[in-house]
Amino acid sequence: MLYILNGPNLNRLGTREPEIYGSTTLAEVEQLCRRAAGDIAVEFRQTNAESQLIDWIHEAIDRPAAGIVINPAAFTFTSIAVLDALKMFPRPIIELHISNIHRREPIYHRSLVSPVATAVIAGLGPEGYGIAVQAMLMLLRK
Ligand code: CA2
Repeated sequence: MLYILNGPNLNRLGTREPEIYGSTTLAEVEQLCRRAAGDIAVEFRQTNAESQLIDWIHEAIDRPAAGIVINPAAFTFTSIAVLDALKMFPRPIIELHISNIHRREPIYHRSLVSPVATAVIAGLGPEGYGIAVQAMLMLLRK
């Protein structure tokens, strides 16, 4: 089972800033992930609350999930709590961003999460989620 976790504001994907984030909605991203995962079960979730995101990481640890794909959105740059939770997950973690965070304003340049990520994907638009799922399946085959 794969956990695909999304942080704050991503529920509004497809409704603004299409030049940065595309016009695909989060519901469409979920379908894209399920298609990419094939027979593998997917828990696809979004929250605007830091504590909820942490609880879901704990859930992924306890079940256990085979891997986590996470777009922590703004928590990427602020949350040592999300970092600490991810540190406890002993299997592959892919940090994903729709936009290329390094092309953007300096506040988006320093991810707190990257040091515990197995891999980082950024800048491929909403299709990056499908690529992240494929990459996760590749990591899990190893
Ligand atoms: O590019 C990404 O996926 C981000 O993680 C998105 C975050 C931003 O803080 C990161 O720097 C990069 C922001 C999500 C904003 O959510 C949206 C809401 C409506 C339309 C588009 C995006």
